[in-house]
Amino acid sequence: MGKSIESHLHEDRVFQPPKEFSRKARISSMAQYRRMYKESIAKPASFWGREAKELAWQKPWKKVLDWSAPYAKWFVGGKLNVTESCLDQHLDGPRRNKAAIIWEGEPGETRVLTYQQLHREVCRFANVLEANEVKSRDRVLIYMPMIPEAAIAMLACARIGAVHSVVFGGFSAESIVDRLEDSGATTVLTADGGYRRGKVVPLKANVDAALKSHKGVKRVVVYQRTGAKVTMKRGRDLWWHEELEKVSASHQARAFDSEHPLFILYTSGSTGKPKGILHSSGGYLLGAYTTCKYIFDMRDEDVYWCTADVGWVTGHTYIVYGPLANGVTQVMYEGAPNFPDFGRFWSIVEKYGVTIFYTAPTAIRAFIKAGDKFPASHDLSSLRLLGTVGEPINPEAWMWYHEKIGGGRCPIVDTWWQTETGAIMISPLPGCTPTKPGTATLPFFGVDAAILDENGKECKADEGGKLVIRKPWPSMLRTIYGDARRYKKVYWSDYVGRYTAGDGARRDRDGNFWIVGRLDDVLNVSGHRLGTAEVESALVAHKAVAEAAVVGRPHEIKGQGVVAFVTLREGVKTSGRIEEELRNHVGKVIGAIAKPDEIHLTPALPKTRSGKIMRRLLKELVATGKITGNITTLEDFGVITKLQKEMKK
Ligand code: 7RM
Repeated sequence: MGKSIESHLHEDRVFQPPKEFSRKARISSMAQYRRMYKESIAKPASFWGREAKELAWQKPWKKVLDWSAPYAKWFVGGKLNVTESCLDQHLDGPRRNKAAIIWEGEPGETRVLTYQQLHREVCRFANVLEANEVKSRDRVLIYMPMIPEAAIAMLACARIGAVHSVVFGGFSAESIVDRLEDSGATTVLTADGGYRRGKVVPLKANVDAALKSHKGVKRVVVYQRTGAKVTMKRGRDLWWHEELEKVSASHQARAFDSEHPLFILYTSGSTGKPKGILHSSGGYLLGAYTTCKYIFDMRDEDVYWCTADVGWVTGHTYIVYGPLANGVTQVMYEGAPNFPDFGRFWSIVEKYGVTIFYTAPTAIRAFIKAGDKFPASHDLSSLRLLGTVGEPINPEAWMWYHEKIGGGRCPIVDTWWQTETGAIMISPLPGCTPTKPGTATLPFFGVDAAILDENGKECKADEGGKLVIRKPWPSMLRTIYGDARRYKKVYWSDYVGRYTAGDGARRDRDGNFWIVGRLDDVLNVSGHRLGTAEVESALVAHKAVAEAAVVGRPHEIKGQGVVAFVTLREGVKTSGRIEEELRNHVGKVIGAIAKPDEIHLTPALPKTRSGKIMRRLLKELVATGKITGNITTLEDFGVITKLQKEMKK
């Protein structure tokens, strides 16, 4: 191949941060950003050493970084207990009785935990774990609904040096088995159920099913959330509330090495068995802390809400570790965005006066599809900053978010990062970075991002290539658990000493990074390499379209033809000519080269449970007419049947 990824979509809309926002922001000018960025790259030890002093250390480090590619050690010799930065250090001042978590259950109940109360609950549960012989470095599998106890469980593990591995509550028994086998966890923390779209998700029953085929789990601690009837196995299963009664509320936080493992989080990757991404303590916490501080510009007076599930890395970094280390008040919500209807999120924003709101493009597109009446009927004036993560955001979805949710006054931080990177890597800083709809803009401090061609040369402006990181960063993954060879092969073998993210990207003339899609998904039409994001964004820019996914299909002449799957906005009448209209629209916006050969209208697209479009399945479908590939991460199995039917038309 050797050819770069072409770029055809141009975006001229530029949004400057509102003056009022900049005035109060930590980073309020591009000059200040550039100065700090330069220092962070040229002198990482002094930059990160200064930032790290804001965390709670029990023993100072001797050396900031020890880098022997591809292995990094950060804050060598330093010792800390991650939970002291998140909890204990807030107890000496005005944050003691400040709300740490304002929780809302899907059925509507509310609980508030102050920092002092959260600290107490974490200490108690740490004592429960120790009473059950969970030791430092032991792996603990957490399979919980979105309730404060999920965060308490994670923090209690961290407090005693155990390694948590959270499995998203929407995953099946089979996924639990895979993760138990790979991690060797012998303790499972779960609940009798959790609420999702008005139904009880049978978490404990799924654990029971998993433990039929996987032996070796000694303890299952079950939180009573729903009161649903569950079976408790004698000698193995314990009630959370009963265990709590047996322990004290004080717990001395032991110091662990900065490189002590903090958690394993499994990520599916495109094929094969899930990779156990291993993160360690000091560097990870620092990444979580500083990105919250600078990118979300978190303040004591903020009410922050990240809508992710703790089962994803976004929940780890931007619900648990980052916000708590910053001492902010956050909202946590248990259920679905559309329960009882698509107004739920906006009623929560209004009710608690949310000021910073962080969600995913997939949610934004679902809201666009549902119609403007939902946000329009709520007072969203408390919001001051919006964020997105997970996929490239189509410029038209960005504009909708900006206008309908942000009221035109809130900066949007489009944050690019990965499970592997631990924290945000490329993002605007809300008080200084000019934003354009669809770009994650510029690298965060210490992130030496670049785009390389097949020969390892840096691409020119607007030329697409592979996104790499050229220097170690504090919150980087340390390895794939139990598989160092795979770690080296997947992330460090494309170019010597460079981390490859697996994403295609380009930089525009202002230096902004545009993610054009996963490299596995790049199209090749008559020798032109096209990223999926631009063609999809062109489709979404049509007023009838809510969402689109584009894949290549083998084509005798062109190599690949372009096939688009399109979901229309609610209430759009489809004349027989909508497909033709959309083809022409893409031709006009991007050029004839990107015109889809086929367009399929579909009520929904196949997505992962974290909301990312699964183009791999669509590719298989257009090539073979069916889907036989691995679909364990698929969110809604019904979509496949509908798509297969549509393809037969
Ligand atoms: C945090 C998270 C990582 C992949 C990544 C990209 C895509 C994430 C953005 C994005 C464009 C963004 N972790 N991605 N954020 N693409 N713009 N702002 O999502 O491990 O689950 O996924 O997600 O492809 O490589 S993840």
